[in-house]
Amino acid sequence: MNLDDTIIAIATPPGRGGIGVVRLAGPEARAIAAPMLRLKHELEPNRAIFGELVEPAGEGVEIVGAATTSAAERRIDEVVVTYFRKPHSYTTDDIVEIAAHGSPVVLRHIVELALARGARLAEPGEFTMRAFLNGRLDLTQAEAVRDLIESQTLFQAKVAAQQLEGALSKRLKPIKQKLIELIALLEAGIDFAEDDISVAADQTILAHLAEVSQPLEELAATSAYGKVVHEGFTLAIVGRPNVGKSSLFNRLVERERAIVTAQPGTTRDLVSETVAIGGIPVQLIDTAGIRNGVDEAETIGVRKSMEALSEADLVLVVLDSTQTPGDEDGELLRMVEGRPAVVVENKCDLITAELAARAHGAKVKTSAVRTSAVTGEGIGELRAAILQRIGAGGVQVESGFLTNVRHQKLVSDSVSALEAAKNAVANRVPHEMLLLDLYHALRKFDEITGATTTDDILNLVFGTFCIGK
Ligand SMILES: Nc1nc2c(ncn2[C@@H]2O[C@H](COP(=O)(O)OP(=O)(O)O)[C@@H](O)[C@H]2O)c(=O)[nH]1
Ligand SMILES: [Mg+2]
Repeated sequence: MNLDDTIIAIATPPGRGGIGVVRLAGPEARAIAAPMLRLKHELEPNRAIFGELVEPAGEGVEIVGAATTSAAERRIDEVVVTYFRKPHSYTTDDIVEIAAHGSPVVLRHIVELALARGARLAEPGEFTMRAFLNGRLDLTQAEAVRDLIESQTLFQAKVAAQQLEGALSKRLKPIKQKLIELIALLEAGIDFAEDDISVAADQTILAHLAEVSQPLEELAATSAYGKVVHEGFTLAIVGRPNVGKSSLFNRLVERERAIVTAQPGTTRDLVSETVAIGGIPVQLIDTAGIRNGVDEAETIGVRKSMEALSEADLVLVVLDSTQTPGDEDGELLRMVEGRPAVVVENKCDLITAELAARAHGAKVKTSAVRTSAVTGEGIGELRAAILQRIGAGGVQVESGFLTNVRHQKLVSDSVSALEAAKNAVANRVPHEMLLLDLYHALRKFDEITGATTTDDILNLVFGTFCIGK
């Protein structure tokens, strides 16, 4: 990858918009931009300068018969140009950003003019890759840029922003430091070995190892939640017919998405919608009521309900709080035993004093959430219970957690290497061998932040970026 040439790309999304931005980065950025711009002032670092985008003299559309083209005839657009001087820019190169009106024709023309003057079209993610290769960002921060751009909820954006700030790297740093200290200790031990001095006793090594592996295991444990934040989860709403599944679904979706009728067996196909709960994308699936189907369509619907139930990350079992739980309810509850599930007793608005007195009002499960899809009562509690069940309670965003599969894999590899090191100590394996495990763990650390990288890793990370970032 060449770092010395000047690259260009349209940084705003394809299509028309109020403004479109073209970004030039590299040593020739100013020189390449100059002939196409007529500005009110000289470019100054970090200042937006108003001006015109013009056809460079002697190029482009010439009026037939005219000896020379006037300045006014060469004007294409009005622009605002911002200059960031090396090294105080996104990539640490000289950067010129030209904000024109957002016409794809104009933006493409700027790119073509720049290409004709020696700029090169940027690869996807190349600006960010330069920022990484020039040491302005580490790899976790570069990945955070991508996550931020791809975020679907504000919460995901905030999580990515924390990582862009270096939250994960900061969390890893002291752990890595401890690992390096241990390696140094053992390396020193080897040097002294010929003099028959054992510098580190096994106990000291094990204690030191624990100081590395324990916080690392804690970090690894955040990955379940991190996955949920990053990818979201699926939630299947199941229960007997007519208990209010579709009504609850509509409540959670906040619009009338699924058909609700007083007729049991209304929902036959799966109805699915993605919503944000606590900033996490949740794919809600409304299902057909589980009973022996009255016709073929309903029977198929019930089979689909069972499939949705078995595949969902979380199951919402809906009961009718005005009715004594039947066998089907009991069977459903048994089916979700040991699985992440939330039990809801719906239609709580119908619990009359009389019903309560007849003890029907007692909850089937003490942990159940009471809701009314009609009045909206308990819906807030239901959302909270869903988040709680998925492990979203009490995780500190600021302290950094694992949302990225690449990081998860490396942390778990590192944990395994430390585990092997512990066994090596227990088996009184020579320290040279023990060190191999520790270096292995260290290498995984460095791969996370990008302190050591290979082209494969870079392709993997930056290949998923959009152009112009
Ligand atoms: N009073 C009351 N009626 C409800 C509630 N939830 C649903 N219903 C009614 O119960 C019937 C069945 O609702 P629906 O959502 O189609 O149930 P589903 O078959 O489980 O999807 C409809 O007439 C709804 O208006 C509730 O919380 N309170
Ligand atoms: Mg329904």
